[in-house]
Amino acid sequence: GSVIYNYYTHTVKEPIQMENVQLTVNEGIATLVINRPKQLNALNKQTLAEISEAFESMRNDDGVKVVIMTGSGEKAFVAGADIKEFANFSGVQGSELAKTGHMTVFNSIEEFSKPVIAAINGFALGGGLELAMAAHVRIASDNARMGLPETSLGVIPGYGGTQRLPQLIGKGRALEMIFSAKMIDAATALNYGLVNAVVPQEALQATAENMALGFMKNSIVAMGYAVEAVNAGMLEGAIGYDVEVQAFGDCFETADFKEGTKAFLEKRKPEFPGS
Ligand code: DAK
Repeated sequence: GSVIYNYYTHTVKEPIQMENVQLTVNEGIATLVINRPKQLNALNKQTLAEISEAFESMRNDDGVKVVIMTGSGEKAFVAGADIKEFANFSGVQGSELAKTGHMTVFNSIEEFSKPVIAAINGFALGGGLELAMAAHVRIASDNARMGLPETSLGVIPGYGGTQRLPQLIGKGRALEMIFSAKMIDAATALNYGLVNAVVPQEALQATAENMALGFMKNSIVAMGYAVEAVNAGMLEGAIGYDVEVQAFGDCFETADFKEGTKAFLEKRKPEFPGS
């Protein structure tokens, strides 16, 4: 993939060529597409770096008013972190990557001063759901399925999922999703308040754009301050992110984690040793 800029309303000094994300800016609406369809848009390090770079390029670009994040194809938003890649991380690497990821991608999206809408067009699992939860608002297509399957791999959510899921849907529902590792469908996600709306897949992009246009009638500056204020209200629990990072790293040293990721890659059910 490559970056396509539409020069309708502005120019971007240096378009960045990227492998796994595609950024189109049209009439103030930036659409960022995670584009690794063969791996169901799974997040490897390269993709995360590119997402971070894309947001940095939009930060001070007055031509960008609202950002829509979505996945390429009709099957997945993002099916999680790239299991092939993270199966081999050590505990220290796990914590370090979690910390870097928090700062450069997930927190920076949550703190982005312009509205960020996630258009969830299919599976949003693990790191994929965490990415959608870092956005300010979520809309889903009716075929979307969401979950945090990490415990089925012997690990915990490591990109803010232990914090943002309970913030959005409450502690009991969040822990049920984390313990069961099961996916919920779009209707349940709507019922939980995890997404703001559910629409047929063919209407997803238009619905997100309409929402963006609605936001753009209002003050972008004021919305930036609103984001800051809403996020500040969550800070009391901010230490939870540090605990997540540490615990996430610890998981990588367990036999359960080694078995969990190995089983996925070998396409079989894990037999957790429980240590
Ligand atoms: N990573 C790598 N490859 C993936 C993938 C993933 N997460 N998800 C799918 N793929 C690949 C499949 O391996 C398959 O590749 P080939 O076998 O064709 O080479 C291809 O995408 C198509 O997938 P399937 O054949 O499995 O498609 P199905 O329709 O049968 O199933 C599915 C769709 C979404 C139910 C299934 O693909 C699935 O269960 N995917 C894995 C979901 C999952 O467990 N995701 C990971 C959750 S854990 C970290 C911080 C956070 C995290 C990690 C690290 N650090 C700070 C280091 C977060 C962890 C997670 O996200």
